[in-house]
Amino acid sequence: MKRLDQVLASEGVPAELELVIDHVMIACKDIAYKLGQGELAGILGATEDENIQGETQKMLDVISNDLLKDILCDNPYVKGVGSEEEDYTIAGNPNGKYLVTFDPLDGSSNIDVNLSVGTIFSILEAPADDRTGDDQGVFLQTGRKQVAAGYVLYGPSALLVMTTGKGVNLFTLDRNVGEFVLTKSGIQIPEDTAEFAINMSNQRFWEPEMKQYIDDCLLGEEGPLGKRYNMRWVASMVAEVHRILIRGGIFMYPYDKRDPSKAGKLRLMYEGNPMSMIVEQAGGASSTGRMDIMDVQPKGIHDRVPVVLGSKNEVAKVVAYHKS
Ligand code: P6P
Repeated sequence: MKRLDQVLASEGVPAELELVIDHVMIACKDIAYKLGQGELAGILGATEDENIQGETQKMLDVISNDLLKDILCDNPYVKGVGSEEEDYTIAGNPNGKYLVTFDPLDGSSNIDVNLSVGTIFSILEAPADDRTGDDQGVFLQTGRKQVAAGYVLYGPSALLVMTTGKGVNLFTLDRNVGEFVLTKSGIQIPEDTAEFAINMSNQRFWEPEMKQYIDDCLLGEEGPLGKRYNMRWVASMVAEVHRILIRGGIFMYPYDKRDPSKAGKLRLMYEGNPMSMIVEQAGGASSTGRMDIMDVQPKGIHDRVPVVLGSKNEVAKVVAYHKS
């Protein structure tokens, strides 16, 4: 079985970018180990702190964030990093070629109940100008500019799914040798689905168009969509996206009128964009409901974005509801 470095080399990934990805993997393998220890490591549970999102930080949120931040800011090719758990972007090497954004432990509310969580990462090229990596302005590029994106899903096995723009590959962590090895290449998302993922408890906060689409899904065969839908909600985006990559589906965290400025819960730079690159590279689609997520121009490192992604023909239906 091919190792990750062999696959990256075969995709023509520059050695400097491969080292950045390798350092993300070193941190993720340590995160996987610590998660696997569970209660034995004495690092479950919450801290007394809140992140800039207003979310209480789990101990493992902080530990995972520090592992990624420390190794990447020490990498000669990383100009700076942006993290869900950091208020501001952090400078690495002023001459670094790459910028890395990440959600160090997505879905961490699931840790205490032993459900799957994940690390999401996105890699951009640093602009040639003299801004430093702690100037968030260098990060404010659309998702189309990403040179690599991926996630590590910490489930029954630790899986890496990533793309460098040449399709989507799945790697499994061989714990005997501590390497991610290729176990599926060229993943393609089924174009159609009858399975949607959304947090139904937020229904009263959605726009009318989203309410109408979900209402029509629930009407089943007798409704305008003409088929019976199933529903899933894991409250871990990495797990939802992985299910969709493997068997199709549509995941939505839509515009939410509770705080219009936030436009929903999920963050563009380290959730929406990397997942959109993966989904589009796997033949799926990813939209705000009105435009492709990867065309959204970020204004800040913690911008939020409505998310509708997955099987392309189902995403097209949701977009059509928003045009009607
Ligand atoms: P809710 C996890 O906190 C996360 O950012 C995503 O991984 C997940 O899809 C979503 O939020 C869950 O949100 O409102 O259902 O807790």
